[in-house]
Amino acid sequence: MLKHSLGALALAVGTTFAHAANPLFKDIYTADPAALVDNGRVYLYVGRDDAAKDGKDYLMKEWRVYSTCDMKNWTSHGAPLSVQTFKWARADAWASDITKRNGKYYFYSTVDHATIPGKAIGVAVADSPTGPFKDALGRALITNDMTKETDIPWDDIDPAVFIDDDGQAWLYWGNRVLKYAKLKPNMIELDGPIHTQGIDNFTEAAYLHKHKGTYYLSYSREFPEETAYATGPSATGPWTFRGKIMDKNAIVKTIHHAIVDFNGKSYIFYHNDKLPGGGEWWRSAAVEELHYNADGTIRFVPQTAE
Ligand code: FUB
Repeated sequence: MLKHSLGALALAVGTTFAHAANPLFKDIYTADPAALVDNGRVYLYVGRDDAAKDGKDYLMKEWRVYSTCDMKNWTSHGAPLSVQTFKWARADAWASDITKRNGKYYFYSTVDHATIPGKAIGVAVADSPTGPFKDALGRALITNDMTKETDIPWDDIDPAVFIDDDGQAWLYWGNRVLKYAKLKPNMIELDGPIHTQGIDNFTEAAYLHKHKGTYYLSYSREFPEETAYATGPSATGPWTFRGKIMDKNAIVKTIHHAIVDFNGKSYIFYHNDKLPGGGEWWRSAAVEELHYNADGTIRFVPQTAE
């Protein structure tokens, strides 16, 4: 049983370890993968699931970073980001996304705000994909106004950043309702209003990518969650539902994913409960190859494990 005996085994920064099989990281529980392809490497940012053995909720204090040049040998870069990166945050290193612009790396993430109710989204910036990262704004980029009767404290979670071919950057996020807004060229401020869009059975973990001129909005659907997607002619849709990419997990109800192209192949990162002792608060990041059909639809992706 792996659960809670992992602290002493945590890999030292710079350690490279090889394994092709899932779960990707076997020394700690990891969740909500965010992926960045940069200079011939894939960087993976994961929240560390660190709940105690009898835990009844997430305990996530930091984001771990790993990288690989071949999808087999992974290097650990430690935890260059934590809740403390955002001085205005109280807890909860939840799901994130990262992009590069003008030589800088922008990391958007969910945390629990110390003084404003509910979850908020912050942005950190670094000159390297492995940090050091610093809070870019000194305040949250997005907070939960909790003004509508239907607002819940976790409406504003799971940021995903996408830079379109025309240079316009977009931020997507939300739980139950998809929210999106333009980002200014400085990447740390919204440019214009926040839009909302109802997507059938949308739960959370929106993700935007483009393939052969088509925009793909993938997301966690229903609860327990499966990964589904829609396609559209622009970064704002209109979205046509296309189907399921990945099935629900056996135990853990979330599945948060990211999709990238690397060395001529496409990959989907996600999390499940397959690391020994795994469960709702002890998830493990995994990866599968993702294939497109000739008509641009995405083939269903079965999960694999050792
Ligand atoms: O890890 C905490 C939350 O669980 C994430 O923000 C969601 O996407 C779900 O994976």
